[in-house]
Amino acid sequence: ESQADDAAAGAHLIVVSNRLPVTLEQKGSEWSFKLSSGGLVSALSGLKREMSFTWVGWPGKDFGADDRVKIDNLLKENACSAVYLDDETAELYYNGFANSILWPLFHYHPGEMIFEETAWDAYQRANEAFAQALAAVVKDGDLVWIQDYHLMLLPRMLRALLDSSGRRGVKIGWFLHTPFPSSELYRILPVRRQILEGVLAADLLGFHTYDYARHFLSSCTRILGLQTAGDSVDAGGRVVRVGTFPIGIDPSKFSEALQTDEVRGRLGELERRFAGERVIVGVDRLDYIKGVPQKLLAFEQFLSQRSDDAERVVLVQVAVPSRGDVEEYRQLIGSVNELVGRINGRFGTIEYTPIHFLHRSVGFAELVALYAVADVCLITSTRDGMNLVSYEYVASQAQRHGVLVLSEFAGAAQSLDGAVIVNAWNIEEVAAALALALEMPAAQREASFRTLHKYVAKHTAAYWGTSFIAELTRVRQAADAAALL
Ligand code: GDG
Repeated sequence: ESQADDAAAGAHLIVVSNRLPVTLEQKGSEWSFKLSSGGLVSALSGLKREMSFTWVGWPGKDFGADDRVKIDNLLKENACSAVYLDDETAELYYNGFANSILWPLFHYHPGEMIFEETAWDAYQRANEAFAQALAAVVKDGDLVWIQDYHLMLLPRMLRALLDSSGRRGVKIGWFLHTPFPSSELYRILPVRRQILEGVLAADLLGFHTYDYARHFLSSCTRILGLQTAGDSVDAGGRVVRVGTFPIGIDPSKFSEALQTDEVRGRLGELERRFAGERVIVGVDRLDYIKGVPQKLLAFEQFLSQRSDDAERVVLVQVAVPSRGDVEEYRQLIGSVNELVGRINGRFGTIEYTPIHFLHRSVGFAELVALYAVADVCLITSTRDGMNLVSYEYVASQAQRHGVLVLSEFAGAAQSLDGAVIVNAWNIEEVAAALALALEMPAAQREASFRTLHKYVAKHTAAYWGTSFIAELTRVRQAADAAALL
């Protein structure tokens, strides 16, 4: 690995994601720039030390010609570059195609998928706009790393532009943050061939788990009739490498936050508030893949099996509003609100509210204090590429050694040895797991925590980023060596 790291030194990296991780604000006629603190941002901070890099993406809305000039300069100073999309294209590409077609299909919700030709047109237009913007900044020998399901046509479109302008030695990587579904499901997609051919123009394709990579490879065989050998696909004479790169977090962000006065103060308050009660925490974007209704039903089942004199248990569920402009998400809010009301009505008393439901996001300090105060973290995703909440809970539990109850349908279940793994659809099983978790002896909790913590501390976001880029660099070296023969 250190050899590949050395080889990466000096190379220039271009990271491409749907959204630029920046907030642009206007004060008078001046614009200000702020880098947001997303998972991808911390994953790449490690790489910044090793190689120079530029970030290319959509700035979040359209801007007039005058503003664009100012914004472009501001972005350039901060190693970013904008892809402008008109508002209608952006809406149809992002909400219409990426979030209403690929997202449900990749999470085994074909019933939610509505294929519309206008959305597909916009997806192609948006990917083409990214290709054009990239072609203007990519130089010979650069590494380009494209992120996620929003940009699956981009590798092919970019490759065509680079080839026609004679650019050499550019290597393209692509990483999928969601699951890749079984080929039996994937083949439903009307544009299944175009999407596969789109990503196959890259040199390295990355997935969170081995299963997702395997599903992808069998789609290539069954739908395109391509030959695969181990971890690569023969895409008409070009070899495309397929690998697994499980993402992680920056655990020190959590352990350091737990040393601050703000988080310690808040943790103390929460401990007093929940004195005499046990706490289960849930943190999810309110998305149908997160299985929030399943979680509520399992908690209801768990409560119904408790004796009247048993210790009180509360579920604190943070449900961050998400994609409110897509119909399925609005329906989900309605059914979740109804379940919360029903369960609180059934089991609540004047002194006791079983479910604390927060339909909003909470600040980072509050989030860490919540993780730290909870005896159990409950994750019931029905499908989830990885699920980083599970990692963050572990990173915040050095004191309490709480128990992680984790759905087998989250990618994280493949790596997090030491969690209690459940079938999120089996309400009885999840309810039983909650009872088990709350009663688990301290020695067993500590042993599980050690195993979990060791993994989370090693497989960080930075580790993910450097592993992917090291592999892309190896792919380039192999190609260079072959060219010399
Ligand atoms: C996609 C894939 C994959 C949540 N609520 C609050 C808050 N959060 C933060 C969490 C965590 C992040 O949001 C959620 O990450 P997840 O990984 O759990 O889920 P997705 O957003 O669906 O992400 C997923 C991921 O991409 C990476 O590849 O793991 O499977 O679906 O970091 O902490 N943060 C704050 N307040 C909140 O209320 N501050």
